[in-house]
Amino acid sequence: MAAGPCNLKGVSTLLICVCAIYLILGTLYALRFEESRVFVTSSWAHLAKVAMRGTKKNVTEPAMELCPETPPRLVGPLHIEFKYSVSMELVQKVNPEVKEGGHWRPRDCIARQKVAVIIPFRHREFHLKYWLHYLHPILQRQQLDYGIYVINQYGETTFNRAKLMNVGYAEALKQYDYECIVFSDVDIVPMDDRNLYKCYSQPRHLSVALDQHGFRLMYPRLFGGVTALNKKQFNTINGFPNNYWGWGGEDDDISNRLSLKNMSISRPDMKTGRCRMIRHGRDLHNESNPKRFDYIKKTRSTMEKDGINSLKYKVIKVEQNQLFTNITVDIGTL
Ligand code: UD2
Ligand code: MN
Repeated sequence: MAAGPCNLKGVSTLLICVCAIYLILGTLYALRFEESRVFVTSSWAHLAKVAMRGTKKNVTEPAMELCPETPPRLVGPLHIEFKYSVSMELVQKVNPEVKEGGHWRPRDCIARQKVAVIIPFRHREFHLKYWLHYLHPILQRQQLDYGIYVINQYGETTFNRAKLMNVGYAEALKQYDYECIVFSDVDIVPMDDRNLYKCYSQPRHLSVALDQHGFRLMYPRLFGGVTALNKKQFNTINGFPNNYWGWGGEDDDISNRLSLKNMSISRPDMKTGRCRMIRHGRDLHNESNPKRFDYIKKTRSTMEKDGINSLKYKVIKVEQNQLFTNITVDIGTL
């Protein structure tokens, strides 16, 4: 009987060993299963995601490409004349794709730039018709995502072109995420659609060769007529001066601002940059500003405090016409 307890001890050791092995194997199996379950779940999740991606793609519009660097439908030199009268109705008829407020963007590609065109304005409806008649088709051939803003000075106080352009900048940016702002006189039309109404790495002067100036650049720092600045360029010079009331000087002040901030002026060549200006006399309440000679000597000391950072105005009315947004604004008086 001496072997009894000994045998018992052996059996229980064996049992413990079997249990231990069973536990170890069980744990290992469970771990393997868990791993594979995670793998299975994640691979299904992955597959499901891929499948979802496919469905989403079908639901949204097909991905569009960026428009080509050189717009393909440009025609080059244009015949521009102001002999025949045009009506707003006709301009609307031939531009059916222009949306309320004068917005348009290409349908078949993504425009390279979002451009707001700002026109300082008062009592020049006759010129505006020609401008819209010629410019809408040109801007469309240039494949820009654009909007036209006519900034109409309220009342009959002295005209202030540069302040109206500041207002145009502020108001256009409230409406859309524009990256480039073109400022254009209402009476200037380009004679070549390769003169692109967009922004460049330096501020752009577009109306370089006017018919009325014998197709010559009047002086090297000229920055009047039609210009284009992106948001950064505009803000670097604190926008435009607000205190040039009446004709003249404001364009030279803007040009001074660019020089003072070490910017150069970018221009098309003299052939591509040809433009026509509608002949006109001096408007009532836009008499030449006698203070302009004195003011343009002081740009260095005035530009930091007078500009977009000190702009004050009151919007009287915003109209979304079919060919342009018309913003009537009270900019105060001298
Ligand atoms: C020159 C400049 C212009 C501006 C101006 C002096 C060029 C080609 N043009 O143009 O950019 O510097 O001198 O201020 O260098 N406007 C109205 N209603 C008015 C008065 C003016 O709408 O009663 C607007 C309109 O957009 C016009 C612009 O202001 O085109 C400039 O006035 P302008 O045409 O009388 O001046 P102009 O041709 O001498
Ligand atoms: Mn003019």
